[in-house]
Amino acid sequence: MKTMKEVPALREFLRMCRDGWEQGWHERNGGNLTYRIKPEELEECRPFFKDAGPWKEMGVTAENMAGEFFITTGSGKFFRNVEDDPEHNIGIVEINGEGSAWRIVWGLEGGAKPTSEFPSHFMNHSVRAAATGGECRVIYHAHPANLIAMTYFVPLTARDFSRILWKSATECPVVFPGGVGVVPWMVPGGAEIALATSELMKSYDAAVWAHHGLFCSGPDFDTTFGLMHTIEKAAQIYVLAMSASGGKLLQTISDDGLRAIARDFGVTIREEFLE
Ligand code: 2HA
Ligand code: ZN
Repeated sequence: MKTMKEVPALREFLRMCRDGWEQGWHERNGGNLTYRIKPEELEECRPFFKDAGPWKEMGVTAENMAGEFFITTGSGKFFRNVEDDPEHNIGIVEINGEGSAWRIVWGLEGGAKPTSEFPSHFMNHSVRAAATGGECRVIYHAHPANLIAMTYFVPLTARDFSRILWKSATECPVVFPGGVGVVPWMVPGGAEIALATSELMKSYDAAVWAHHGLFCSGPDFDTTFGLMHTIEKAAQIYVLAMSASGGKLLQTISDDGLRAIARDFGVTIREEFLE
């Protein structure tokens, strides 16, 4: 490989940024993406590393992320620009031995920093890795409009959101049988929202941020993008159906219908949310 752009993990990262931009989920600098690099991928990246920058404390700590390397979008950077100029818009950071600080080893040229939501991404990586036996590698935050719209008229509970989204399209309970968590409105970018989100991510692989957006996690780019896409599509169908019907839905999928889908597709639906 002659350039970093040829490294498959980086190529997939760039493609996901483009896909998210094309979906309309990343106005201006909206949204952010991080990927925890596999050991064999790290060896492909290392030849392109520069002298490491200084360590920067994050304000959160996760011992199980000590020594890991992440590809991350840059703070204030636009998804729209990532593919054309990866060196200035994304980068790779190394985590220190305490799991409390990062330093830049590639990219983020010109004084750029990892995403403002790096503390949330980092804590989500920590709890999702623990919850999945190390499988989880992608954390993705986007601003999909229909899901955000739902946070203005649906009660802000995991039960309400999960039930509505499951019933908005038949395949939803198969794609996210665990439902979605909901974080009340909070100031973004800091340790407080990072801890609140990661608390939910112990048992959900997706969490709604009220009046802001959605966090999704997964083992690879396809699964994580697909989760964001499926949840937003369900939200779109719900908003369309509510708008077209003046808020009076005539019929929907029954709770026993959800149980039957889960049974036939071999997934465990979060039974506590069913009636
Ligand atoms: O990067 O999406 O949540 C801008 C954001 C912050
Ligand atoms: Zn955001």
